[in-house]
Amino acid sequence: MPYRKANDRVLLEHPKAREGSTAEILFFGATVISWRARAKGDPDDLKERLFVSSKAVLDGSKAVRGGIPVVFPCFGAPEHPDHSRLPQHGFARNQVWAFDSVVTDNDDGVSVRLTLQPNSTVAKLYTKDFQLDYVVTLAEHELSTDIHVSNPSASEVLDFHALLHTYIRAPANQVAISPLLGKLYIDKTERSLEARNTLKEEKRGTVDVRTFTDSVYEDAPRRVDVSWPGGGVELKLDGFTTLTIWNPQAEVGSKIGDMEENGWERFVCVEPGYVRGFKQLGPGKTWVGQQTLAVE
Ligand code: TA6
Repeated sequence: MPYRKANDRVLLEHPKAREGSTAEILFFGATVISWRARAKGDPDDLKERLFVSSKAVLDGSKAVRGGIPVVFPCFGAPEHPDHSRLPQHGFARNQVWAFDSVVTDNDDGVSVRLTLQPNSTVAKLYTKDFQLDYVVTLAEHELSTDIHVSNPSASEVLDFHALLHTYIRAPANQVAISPLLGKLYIDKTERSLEARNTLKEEKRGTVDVRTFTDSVYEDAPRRVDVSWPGGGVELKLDGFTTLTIWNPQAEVGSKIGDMEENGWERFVCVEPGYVRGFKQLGPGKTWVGQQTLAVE
């Protein structure tokens, strides 16, 4: 059976004869906390491809520091009137999602659906009707995470941000991210509010995170290459309009309570989203953001 449900998580295993790729999804936040896979043609052992801080809290008391947290309905500090009582990055990563179903289970891999709907805890913070469906698909060399946002209302428009806060395990000071040349972005490391809200044009052929980096690119590419000497991960995206690149380096990382010592040296966050302006989803409509990670 290529999937096993435990009380707080579901484990996926690719049905290859020898040790196949695996993924682990906490019901808390629908947070993917592990993806182990090998590159095509790589006879070596499976490697963990995501970063989760050794100080991450996994008991549901706070968002997981690592893996792939789901950000909805706001990215960063709330700005929209509907979001005024929400924490940074919204509530989706802090709620227990329900295991809904097995979507596919065949020789190509296994796919499961988790769902989140309004509940009594969320209702204290957020009054709009919504339905989130998260479909996670494990193939031999790829992991897909597709977020479906539906608006059940018959009359109201649903305004939201959505983002997958993907922590890619990588030697941070050696990564090169492309293609972002020519893309417009805001630099959230700027000291003044005015500078933080001023669009810049990316002049670099490849983007690095050797210094504290917190950039939100517009016009997200449909394919992003995150590479380093001897390895890399490709992201294939659909539906997302922005791409955020974050690494706190020691300057900020050393102040993050659940960040392991020097953890910033071992990941780069590459985050497909819809976070510049709010998606305005009409009554009865659904929006889908798709991310497929492939080991290079
Ligand atoms: O990844 C972009 C970002 O918004 C950064 O500004 C930083 O705050 C990061 O998310 C982590 O946020 P968190 O609430 O998980 O500590």
